[in-house]
Amino acid sequence: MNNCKRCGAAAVIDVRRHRAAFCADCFQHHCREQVRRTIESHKMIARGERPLVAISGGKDSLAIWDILLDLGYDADGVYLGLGITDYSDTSRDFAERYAEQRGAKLHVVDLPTEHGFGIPDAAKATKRVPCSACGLSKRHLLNQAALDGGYDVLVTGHNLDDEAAVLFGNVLQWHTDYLARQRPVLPATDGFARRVKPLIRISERETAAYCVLKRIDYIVEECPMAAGNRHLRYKETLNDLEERSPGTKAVFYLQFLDKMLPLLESVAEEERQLVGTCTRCGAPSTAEVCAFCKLVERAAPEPISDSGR
Ligand code: Q46
Ligand code: ZN
Repeated sequence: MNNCKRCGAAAVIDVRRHRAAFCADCFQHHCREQVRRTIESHKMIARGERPLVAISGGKDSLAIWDILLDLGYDADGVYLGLGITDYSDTSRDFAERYAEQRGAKLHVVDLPTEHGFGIPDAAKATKRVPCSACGLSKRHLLNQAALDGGYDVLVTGHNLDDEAAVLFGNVLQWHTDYLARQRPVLPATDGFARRVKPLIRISERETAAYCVLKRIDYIVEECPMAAGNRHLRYKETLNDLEERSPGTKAVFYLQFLDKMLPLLESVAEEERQLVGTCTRCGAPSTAEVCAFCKLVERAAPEPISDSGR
């Protein structure tokens, strides 16, 4: 391996798409710089604002929380328990341990305790893949946590691989409505906190390396419900392409942001016009009852009589 691009010491990691290798310290500096520049160029978080970071206990969310704290943001975390048996308990332990070590504040929201069902129950009740109930529960409950806690912005740990895989899927099926929404910053609207993805310039391999070098313990196992998840297949395909031509993923996704998203502005505007309010919980929704309230109705053993939040 070459020497560190920044200081000339022995390198511990190479980042082929940047044609650069780094020593441990300079690699961490590189990750922080990538995040700092992403936040600035997309106006994700202003100085003095309070971010809430969605923490899963995995490498990406812990890495972004760590980087935000190192960059001086007053960032708290929120862990969402999904009721996925031992996996949820273990991932919660990792989240809590990090928060304790760092002296940071972690909120915990537990789907089974608060709504009476976990993701496996939801998958059974809806007869759909677990990730679809999971995705909509996360969107709803994490947003609610940000609003309830008075945070300015909700931060998620989506990395370059995640975004490129989602983009790949959306393009394969020409989901223009999803494409129009696939932005690194979703501005706050009535009922929605601003949502941002500051890790879009950092790959999965790099967040893992960041955690290892920074000695951040994270849950390594994949979620047991992920089997059959389409995005995993898309990631494999993109990894093959990346292996042959380093930089493919970054060009694919980052050029989409520059060249394609502006052209989809009218689709995004049309979508915004359609959003109303859920008659049960008050969350933004295009239907009379939002997808989360419908899920609660189907998956929870007893009707939830209050607002459903
Ligand atoms: S946690 Fe949920 Fe993921 Fe598990 S059920 Fe699918 S979406 S795979 S990031
Ligand atoms: Zn609702």
